[in-house]
Amino acid sequence: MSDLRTKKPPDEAAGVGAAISSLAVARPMGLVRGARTLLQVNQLGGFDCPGCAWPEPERERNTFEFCENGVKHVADEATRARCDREFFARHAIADLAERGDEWLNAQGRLTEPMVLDEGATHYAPISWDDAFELVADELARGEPDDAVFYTSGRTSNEAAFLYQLFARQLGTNNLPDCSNMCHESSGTALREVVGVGKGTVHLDDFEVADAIFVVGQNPGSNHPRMLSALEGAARRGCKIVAINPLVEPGLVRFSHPQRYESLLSRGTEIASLYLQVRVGGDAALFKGLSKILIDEGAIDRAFIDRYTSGFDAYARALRDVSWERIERDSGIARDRIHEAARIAMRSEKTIACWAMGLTQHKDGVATIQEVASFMLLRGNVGRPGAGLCPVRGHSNVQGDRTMGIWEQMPDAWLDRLGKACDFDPPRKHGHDTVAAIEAMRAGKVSVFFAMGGNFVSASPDTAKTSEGIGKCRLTVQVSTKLNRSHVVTGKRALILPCLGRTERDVQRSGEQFVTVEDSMSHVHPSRGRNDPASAHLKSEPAIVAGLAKVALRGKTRLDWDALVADYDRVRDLIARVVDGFQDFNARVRDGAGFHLPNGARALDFSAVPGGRARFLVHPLPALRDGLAEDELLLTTIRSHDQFNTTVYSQNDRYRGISGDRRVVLMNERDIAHLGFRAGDRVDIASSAGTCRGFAIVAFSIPEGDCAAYYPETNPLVPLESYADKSRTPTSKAVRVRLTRSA
Ligand SMILES: Nc1nc2c(c(=O)[nH]1)N[C@H]1C(S)=C(S)[C@@H](COP(=O)(O)OP(=O)(O)OC[C@H]3O[C@@H](n4cnc5c(=O)[nH]c(N)nc54)[C@H](O)[C@@H]3O)O[C@H]1N2
Ligand SMILES: Nc1nc2c(c(=O)[nH]1)N[C@H]1C(S)=C(S)[C@@H](COP(=O)(O)OP(=O)(O)OC[C@H]3O[C@@H](n4cnc5c(=O)[nH]c(N)nc54)[C@H](O)[C@@H]3O)O[C@H]1N2
Ligand SMILES: [Mo]
Repeated sequence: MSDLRTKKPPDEAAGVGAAISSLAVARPMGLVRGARTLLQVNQLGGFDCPGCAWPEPERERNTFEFCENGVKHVADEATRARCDREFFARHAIADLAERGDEWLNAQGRLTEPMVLDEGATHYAPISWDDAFELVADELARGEPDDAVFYTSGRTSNEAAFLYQLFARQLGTNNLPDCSNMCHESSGTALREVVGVGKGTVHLDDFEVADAIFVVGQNPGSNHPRMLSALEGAARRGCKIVAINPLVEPGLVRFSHPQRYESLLSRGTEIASLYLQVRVGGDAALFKGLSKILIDEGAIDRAFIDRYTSGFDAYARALRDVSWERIERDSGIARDRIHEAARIAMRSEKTIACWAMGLTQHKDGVATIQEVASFMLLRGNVGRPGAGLCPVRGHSNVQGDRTMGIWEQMPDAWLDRLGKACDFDPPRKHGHDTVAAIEAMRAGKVSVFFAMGGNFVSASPDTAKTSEGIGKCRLTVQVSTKLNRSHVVTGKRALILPCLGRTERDVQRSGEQFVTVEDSMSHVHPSRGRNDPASAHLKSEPAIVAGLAKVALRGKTRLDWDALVADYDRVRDLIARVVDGFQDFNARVRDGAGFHLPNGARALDFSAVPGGRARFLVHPLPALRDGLAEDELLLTTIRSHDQFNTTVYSQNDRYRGISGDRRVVLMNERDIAHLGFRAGDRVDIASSAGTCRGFAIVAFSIPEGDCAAYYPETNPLVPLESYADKSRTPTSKAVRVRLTRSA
C-alpha cells in the first residue's frame, strides 16, 4: 500500500523546512559526532563535501559551508549502521533482491571484503589478499580488453590516476564512467566549439554577472549551494532566467536557511523570468533567442570578427527557421522569448548554466552548441562575469576525467603517461558505458570492475544491463554502501569496502589527504577526520595498488607499495603527466588550492580546428516526429531526497510529494484527455520495458510531457537511444504510453 500524499509545492525553497529536514537526516550520525563531522565540511583542512561539484568560495567561508542536502550525503556516509558479515549471513541474495533501494542503503557501511561464489546463496567473508588473487586470476584468464573498469564520480584524483594507470598497464582503455551518462554531451559540445570540454567561469563571476540563464537544472535540490550564489546575484539586481519544463520552487524563491533575517522574511525572488519550455524544446528556444539578437543588431561584431568563425552561415541558417516552428517546438510564445532576449541584450555579462535537462537528449550536443552560439553572439565567453557553465554532478567527476578516466584519452596524453610510468599505453579506444553493456550482452566481458557507483541501477535499460552483468564471470564493486549492483551480479562477485571522504586515511608514511577538482576547474585538498567505519577498510588508492601488484606481476616497473605509502608520490606522477599540475604537491598545500588553466576563458581558441570559436549550424531536433496521440515524452528526474541511485526517503518536499516515489507527474489536461484522474495507478511502457503501478500526480508541466523519478524508471530508457556524438543515454526524453494498472 502506498502512503502517497501530495500538496501544493511550497512557494519558496530552503528556509525553516531545510533546517528541520537536515536535523532529521543527520540523526544516524549521533549528535556529537554529527556536529563534529559537519563542522569539517568544505573547510580549509577539512573534507570536500561528497555531494555535488559546486565550488566553495575561496575567501570568507561560512562556519557552515554546506547545504541541507550536503548534510544528507555526509550523514549517509558517516552513519553508525553497519552492514557486516552477520548481516550477509542473515540475508540471502534472493532476499536482498526483493528489497528497495532505500532499504539497501539504510543497512549501513560495508565493513570487510565479501565474496559471492558461483551458485552460492549468500556472500561470505574473504581476506583482502585472497580477493586480489581472485581478481588477478580472472583477469589473467582473458585478454586485457575482456575487462571493463567503471568509475563513479566520487573517486579522488589520486585514486583515479592510479586506477586508469592500472587498467592501461594491464592493456585496456575500457574505462567507462558515470560521466558517459551525465555531462558527456557538455564536454563533447564545448570541445568542438570553444576547444575545452569544461566550463569557462569561476565562482566570483557570479558576483558580477548582469544575467544568468539556468537551463535544465534543479539547483534547489541538486546544487543547493548554487542557490546562495544565485540569491546573492538576484539581490544585487542580476536577472535570472530559468528554463525548465517543471516549475521548481528553488528557482522561484529562496530563503537562506543559515541566515535569520532570511528565515523570517519571504525570501528572495530568484528567477525574474521562468520559461516552461517543452521537454527537448531548448534548441528551438535558443535559436529563437539568437535570431532576435541578430535581427536587432544586438551582437558584438568586434568579438565575432576577432575570435569566431562560421557566423555568416549560422545567421543565414537562422533566417530560415520560422517563428511558427520555434514556438511550436519550444512551447514558448514569441513575446516571452523576446522578454528573455531583452534581458540578454541589456546584459554586458551573461552566464549560461546547465545540467541534465540539456545533456541527456538525442540532440544534447547540438543543443549545448546552440547555447554556446547564443553566448558567443554577445562575446559572453572569456570576459569577467560571463561564460559557459556546465554544472557538474558528482563531487570529483570532472577531476576523474582530468586524471585520464576516459575511454578515449588523446595520444599526446597517453604519450606522457607512458613516459612518466615507463610503459606503452594501449591506443585503441575502449568501451564507454553503452558499449560496455553491449559487449557484456554479447558475452565479451569477463571481468566488470567498478570503482564506486551503482552501475546496474544508474545505467539505461535495467533489464538489458542486468542481463549483461549476469554474463560476466566476475563482477567487483569497490563501495561504501550496499546497493543493487551487489545483488545483480556476474557468476561470481566481490564487494571491496573502502574508506569514504569523511574518514582518516593512514598509510605507511602517515596520515594522507587526497585532492579533487570542482565544476570550475579548481583543485583543492580533502582530508577526512572521522575514524574509519571499520578497521578492515582500505582506501581506494590502496585497493588499486594492492590489486595492481598482483595482477600486473611482471608487467609493471612501478613500485605500487611506495606509491600508496605516500600520496605525494602519486601527485608527483600526476604533475609529470597532466597539464596544469606542475609543482602539484607544493601548490595544493599552499592555501585554498588552484585553478587549472582554461584556454577559452583566456580567449585562446587554438585548440579548436581553425583556431577560432565556432558557430555551428544544426537542424532542429525531430523529437516528436511520429509521436502518437496517446504517447508522452517522459523526463526522468531526481527528487530532493536522493543522491543518484541512493534513495534517502520517499519524499520530494519541494515538489509537494511525500510517501511514495512511484509517481508520474503530468499536466492536468493530459490526465483528463487520456481518461485518468490524479491518484490513478498506471503502468508506464516504452520500447524498452514497463514500469507498473505509478500514481498520477497533477503538476505544472507542459502538455505532452511527463516526469518520473530515476532510478525507478531506468527500465524504460532504451539502451539504443543515446545522444549523437556523446552517446549519453536519452534519459530526459523517453517515448511512453500509460495504461491503467490492473
Ligand atoms: N541532492 C542531490 N544532489 C545531486 C544529485 C542527486 O541525485 N541528489 N546528483 C548529482 C549529479 S551526478 C548530477 S549530474 C546533478 C544533476 O542535477 P540536475 O541536472 O539538476 O538533475 P535532474 O533532476 O536530473 O534534472 C534536471 C532538471 O532538468 C529539468 N528538465 C528535464 N527535461 C528537460 C528539458 O528537456 N529541458 C530543460 N530545459 N529542462 C529539463 C528537470 O525538470 C529538472 O529540473 O546533481 C548532482 N547533485
Ligand atoms: N534515468 C536516468 N538515469 C541516470 C540519470 C538520470 O538523470 N536519469 N543520471 C545519470 C547520472 S547524471 C549519473 S552521474 C549516474 C550515476 O551513476 P553512479 O555514479 O554509478 O551511481 P551513484 O548512485 O552515484 O552511486 C552510488 C554508490 O556509490 C558508492 N559510493 C559512495 N561513496 C563512495 C566512495 O567514496 N567510494 C566508493 N568506491 N564508492 C562510493 C556507494 O556504494 C553507493 O551505493 O546515473 C545516471 N543515470
Ligand atoms: Mo551526474
